[in-house]
Amino acid sequence: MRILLYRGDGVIEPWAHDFAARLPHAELVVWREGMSLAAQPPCDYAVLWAPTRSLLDQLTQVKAIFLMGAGADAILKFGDALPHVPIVRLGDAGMAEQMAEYVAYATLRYFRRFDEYEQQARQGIWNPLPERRKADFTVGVLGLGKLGMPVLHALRQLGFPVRGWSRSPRDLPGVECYAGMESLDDFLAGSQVLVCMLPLTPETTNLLDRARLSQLPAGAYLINVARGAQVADPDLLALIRSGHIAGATLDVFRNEPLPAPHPFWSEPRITITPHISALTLREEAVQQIAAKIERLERDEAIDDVIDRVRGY
Ligand code: OXD
Repeated sequence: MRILLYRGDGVIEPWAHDFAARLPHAELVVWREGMSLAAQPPCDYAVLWAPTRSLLDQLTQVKAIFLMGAGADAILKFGDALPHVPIVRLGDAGMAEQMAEYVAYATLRYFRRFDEYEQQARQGIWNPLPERRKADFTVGVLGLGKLGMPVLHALRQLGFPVRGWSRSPRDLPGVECYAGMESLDDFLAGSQVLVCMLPLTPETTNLLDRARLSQLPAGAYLINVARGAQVADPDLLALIRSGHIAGATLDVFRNEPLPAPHPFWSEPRITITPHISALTLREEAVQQIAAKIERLERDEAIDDVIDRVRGY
């Protein structure tokens, strides 16, 4: 069996090492930009992150493509140019726990006003602020997939009232559920903290623009751990500067790394992290992908195959 490996960031050697250990009988082909596969025997599988068109055009005989991450937008953007084989994303692989930690931390930071105390401390100000009630601090999670659900669970464990929004109706105990675009404004209107965990699709691109973000209650907070292109940057900035949105914690951006002149860097009410809310844990990811390859080789079904029409 031949498995092609490629990462757009070039950090492929540790992956090759771990796959060689986990699948010792597989022949691994590390692809680099400019390489032609024409004279080589075909690969059976490809394991990729942020592939290029020139690579995808050469994957004529793979049986499946595995992604080394959770989001499929970086590959689905190639649309009809993609080989007609299953594309499989990572399902959790240690990401859900990290995501839950990140969102719980950011929510608690706002709820307990640590962001304000950080500012005060920098100015040498000793000033206890009025306490808040959890009942007034509903957290709304946009997107109830494999990562969204553990985040909701963690927030509930902390005692926050939670609501969730998804494309199709869900019925979850203890969660106020909203479904479909027609209910989005109602969902937003009651979310003191909005957590974006949606996949990036044509429907979710620029979803959080001025009109939508203005539906949030005054003094709301935004936490984005999904994709930068879901938020209209100038609109968010304007609403933060006007005070309608009290703060944002952003892990994802339209262009990453976030360019140095971007105004988000100099806005003190925006907390920036470099796309680390859920790091791909290589060991878990290699185990998961290898196990799925073995299942496919035995003609068994696998989870986490992307629905190309839905876009995730
Ligand atoms: C992602 C990932 O999809 O890092 O953002 O897995």
